[in-house]
Amino acid sequence: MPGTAPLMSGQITLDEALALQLADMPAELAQSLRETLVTIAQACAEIAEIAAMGSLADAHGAADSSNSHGEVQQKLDLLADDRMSAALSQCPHVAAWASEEHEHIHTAEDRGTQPENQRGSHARLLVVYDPLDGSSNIESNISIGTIFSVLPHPYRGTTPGDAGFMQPGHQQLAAGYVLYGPATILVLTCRQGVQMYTLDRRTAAWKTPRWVLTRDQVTIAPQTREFAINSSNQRFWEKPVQRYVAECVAGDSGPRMKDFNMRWVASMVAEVHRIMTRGGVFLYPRDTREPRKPGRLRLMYEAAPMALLVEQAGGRSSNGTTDLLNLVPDTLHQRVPVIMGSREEVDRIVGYHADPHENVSWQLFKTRSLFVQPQA
Ligand code: FDP
Repeated sequence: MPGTAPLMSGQITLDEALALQLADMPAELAQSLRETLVTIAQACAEIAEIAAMGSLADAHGAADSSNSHGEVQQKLDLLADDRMSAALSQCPHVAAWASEEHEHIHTAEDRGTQPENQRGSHARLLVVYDPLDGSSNIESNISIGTIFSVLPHPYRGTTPGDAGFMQPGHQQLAAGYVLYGPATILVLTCRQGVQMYTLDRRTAAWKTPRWVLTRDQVTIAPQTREFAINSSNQRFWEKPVQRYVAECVAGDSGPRMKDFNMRWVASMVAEVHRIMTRGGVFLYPRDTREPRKPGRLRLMYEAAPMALLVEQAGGRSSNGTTDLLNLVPDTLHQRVPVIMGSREEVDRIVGYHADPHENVSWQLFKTRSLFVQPQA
């Protein structure tokens, strides 16, 4: 955490670390945020357990349903969504929540047995989440994750509608993701830097998960030689992205005068986690495949929470022209172009967007096999 003493990695749990980190917040807000984050982490430990069981938990394969975007849902998408929604419905601090898997928000008003001043609308917080990011990886047993964000309830005392969620990313009180990989890792920011916690499976019955702080003050190196993009979409990209990737691919014989490496896991959580651990830049840019959709990723469920984490770790995020944290959503499921990671690379790509008429040196595409055109 910038400006504060590092926490003692490996010795303290999530709950203990949050108590220290949130000590300067008004006490009631700190308690609400802490208990909500512990609730979310608990739900993610349950999701980790189900994901690890795979077919044994009947968690693999497609469900007989599709989400509001028309995408076929996987069984694990639904199981993860159920776990998170059930946990949030029991959390007295959450007034409403929105899931990438549902067209509409859920409100906590139906905790109707409680006194008026404890009903859902009096809760302080809103939660947004993507229960299972990287769904195409489930069947192949490759890393997947959950992404979440906690916002203040702006009209406390009234039932939140969609309008309550239309807040720019810089209003987030906390954001994080859980990576279900060989280890299950929670990466969290409460706007005081970024911390990583590992699920301790030696003690973890999932009903009482123990998240142990394993890295404090996570920082993203400002420079990198690694980029992540789905290059099968190359023909649909706009010029600034064409130029950036062409220059990386040209390597030490191109204008960057150094070789780059490329990765694509097809799970944003895994990509961002790699960037958190060794730097890099992740792009899911605007493309011309479906002109009505300005990008693939969702602003509220994916881009904004990841942007807060990346910026808290010293990196930068943008849609090419505007910092992602400054975008105010128009709708719950709005999509955006996403560019995030090592600060100097994002600065460069934003610079290219500011100069969209500059010609791409198409010659560069012939210098590396990724873009080689068949010779006549
Ligand atoms: P998914 O839809 O499989 O959940 O929308 C999110 C996302 O995965 C990202 O996690 C990932 O980076 C991207 O989509 C994968 O897109 P491609 O299919 O183009 O690889």
